[in-house]
Amino acid sequence: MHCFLSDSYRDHNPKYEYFRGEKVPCFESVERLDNIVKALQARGHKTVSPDHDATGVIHTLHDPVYVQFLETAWQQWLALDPANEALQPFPSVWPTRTLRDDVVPDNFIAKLGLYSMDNGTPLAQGTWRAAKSGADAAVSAAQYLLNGNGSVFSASRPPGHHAGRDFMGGYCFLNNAALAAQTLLEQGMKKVVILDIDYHHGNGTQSLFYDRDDVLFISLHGDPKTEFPFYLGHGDEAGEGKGEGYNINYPMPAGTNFDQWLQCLEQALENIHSFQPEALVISLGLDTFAEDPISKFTIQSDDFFKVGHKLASLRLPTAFIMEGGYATEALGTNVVNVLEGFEQ
Ligand code: SP5
Ligand code: ZN
Repeated sequence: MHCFLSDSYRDHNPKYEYFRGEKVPCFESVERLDNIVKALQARGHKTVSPDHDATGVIHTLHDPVYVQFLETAWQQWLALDPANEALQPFPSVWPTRTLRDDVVPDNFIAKLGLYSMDNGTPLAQGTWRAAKSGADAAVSAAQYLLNGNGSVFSASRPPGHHAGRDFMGGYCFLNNAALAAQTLLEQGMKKVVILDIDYHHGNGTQSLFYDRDDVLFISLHGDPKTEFPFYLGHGDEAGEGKGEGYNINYPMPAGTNFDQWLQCLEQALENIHSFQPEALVISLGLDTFAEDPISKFTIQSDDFFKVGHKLASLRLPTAFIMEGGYATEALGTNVVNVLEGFEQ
């Protein structure tokens, strides 16, 4: 499969995150994408650099004030104290119910809380560069489909589907899959689907398109009653206004196996067929894998061929956009299994 590889993914290299109050190495690591690239190359899939600039569509889908914050966040962090170079900023306060979110504070950590949904998204020196280059890869993938090609993979990190119009979270900063879908629409398509098969609900993507009928968003994920992102992704979230009926969630309990997961995928394929879209954007998370360290489904490496094959049965131009997956060693194999299953 044709693959766009983000040039700067190694620039996002935070050293630690917090897990149960303890500092732990980042689950979302540089090595994840290193292993995907190795597996792509070993199995004969060529990677090329992004050839489109995502700036325009980033400013359409994301709040320009948030984007400006992301671009300058590391400098603002260093301006507090040069010794911060060796540390990472985390939010510690949020504007929840009854507090105001319409006045941007001057305090950097308070701003970070305003623009974050969690304290689990480490920000480092090169985060903006990596996120922008990942968005360029996703937009390049969309353009590749617009040029008449049938399938494409955007290999990028950090991931995107938890990021909303004006917030980061869940290791995500810019919503790459949403940017790809918006690009397809801006260049003339009338209807596209985003199918999110990451273990975690794509709350950012859902929220970006919740009131729209030109993007059908469907997500298969761990039940948010017990799994991140907790506050969105329930089965009764169907869209609002014009968008009513164009949002479909399939939450599944911890322990869900491949057969049970496939039943939800079959339903999603029927939903997609009824919508009659012109293209398919897949938010491709591989954290549904049995050995994933932060997730609780039991899908095996060989099952991922079948996932790709099922998706191909829709016979739609398809852009795969990389999301999560934290079993670092197996991640390359699992990604390429999906892509090759699609091509079979
Ligand atoms: C893109 C993506 O997959 N983001 C996921 C963000 C998940 N962040 C929360 C991590 C919480 C880890 N809980 C682990 C429980 C393991 N026993
Ligand atoms: Zn995930």
